[in-house]
Amino acid sequence: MPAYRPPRIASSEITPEGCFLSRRAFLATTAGGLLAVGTGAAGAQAAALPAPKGKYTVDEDLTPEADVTGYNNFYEFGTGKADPAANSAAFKPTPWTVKVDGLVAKPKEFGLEELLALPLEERIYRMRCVEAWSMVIPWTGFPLAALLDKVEPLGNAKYVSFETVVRPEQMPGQSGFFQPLPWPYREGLRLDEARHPLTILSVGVYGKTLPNQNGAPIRLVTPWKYGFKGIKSIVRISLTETPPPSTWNLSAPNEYGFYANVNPAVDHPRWSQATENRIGGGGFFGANRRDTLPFNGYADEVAGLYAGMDLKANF
Ligand SMILES: Nc1nc2c(c(=O)[nH]1)N[C@H]1C(S)=C(S)[C@@H](COP(=O)(O)O)O[C@H]1N2
Ligand SMILES: [Mo]
Repeated sequence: MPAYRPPRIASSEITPEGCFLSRRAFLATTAGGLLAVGTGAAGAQAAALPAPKGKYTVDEDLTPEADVTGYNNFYEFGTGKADPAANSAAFKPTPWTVKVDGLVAKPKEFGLEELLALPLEERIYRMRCVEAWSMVIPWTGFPLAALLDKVEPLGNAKYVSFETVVRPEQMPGQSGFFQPLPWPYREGLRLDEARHPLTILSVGVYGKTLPNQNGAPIRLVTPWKYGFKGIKSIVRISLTETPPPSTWNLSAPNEYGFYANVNPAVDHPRWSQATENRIGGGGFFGANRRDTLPFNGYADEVAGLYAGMDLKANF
C-alpha cells in the first residue's frame, strides 16, 4: 500500500491547480476543505494481474506509479488530487457485478470474475485531463467491444451509457453537506466509439488490479478523449438509441461536451488546451510542458470516426 507521494514537481508547477480550483469553484465556491481530510491510508491492496503487452504502446516514459495512483480525479472520494488515495481505503471493490442492459438481445449481469477471465492485455496510453495535465499509463484491460459482443446490441442501439456505483457509506464525496456532482457519475459514447479497438475497460494498472482511487474494480479508458470520459467503478452499461447524459456535460454544458475529444485548437472557456503538463519527472517550472496533440496523438486511429463532422464541435 504505497502512501501518497506528491508528484515530483512543485505543486506550483501543476498548472491546473488553478484550473481545477476554478473548476471546482465554478460548481461550489465554498467547497474547499469540507470533505474529509485524508487519513493517509491508501486504497485496498492490489493483486498481481499479469497480462501480455498488446500492440498499443507509446514511445514516451511511463508516469511513475506513485503519481498514477496518488494524483487522481475521483470526486466520489473528494475533489483534491490526493483525496481519492487518502479516502478510499474503506471502499470494497469485490464482490462486484456490472449489469449490461438496454437495447441488447442478451442483457446480463456479469460477475467480475467473468470479466477478468476475458483475454486481458496491457495497453500503454497517454491520458490527457481536461485540466491540462497528462500522464502515460500502463493499463490492463480488454476491449469494450468484447463485452458488447456478448450481449448482442440491437440494430437501433446507437449509444452506450455508463454509471458509477453510488455508495455514500464508502464514498465520502457522496455523503455530507457538500456534494460536488450529481450521482451517479455518468458517461456515454457513441456505439462506434465504444466498439473502437482503442476503447477498453481497464481492470488493472502497472500490472496489478486497479487501486480504488483509479476506479476499482473496472473503469473505462478512451485515450483520445479528455480524462473525464474515463468513468470509474462502473456498475451499469446500457445501450440506448439517444445520446445518454454525461455528468460534466450536465454540470457545465458550456465547458464540457459529450464528445470531449482532445483538441488543442479548442480552448476550454477558462484556459488554453494548446499545451499540457506531463505529471512526474521533475525539472524546472514548465520542464514537462508539451504541446497537446489532436485526439491526444490518436488521430490516425480515430479521426475517421468523425469524418464530415466539424472537429470544433467534437467537444
Ligand atoms: N466516477 C468517476 N469517474 C471519473 C472521475 C470522477 O470524479 N468520478 N473523474 C474523471 C477524471 S476528470 C479523470 S482525469 C480521470 C482520472 O483518472 P485517474 O485518476 O485514474 O488518472 O477519471 C475520470 N473518471
Ligand atoms: Mo479530468
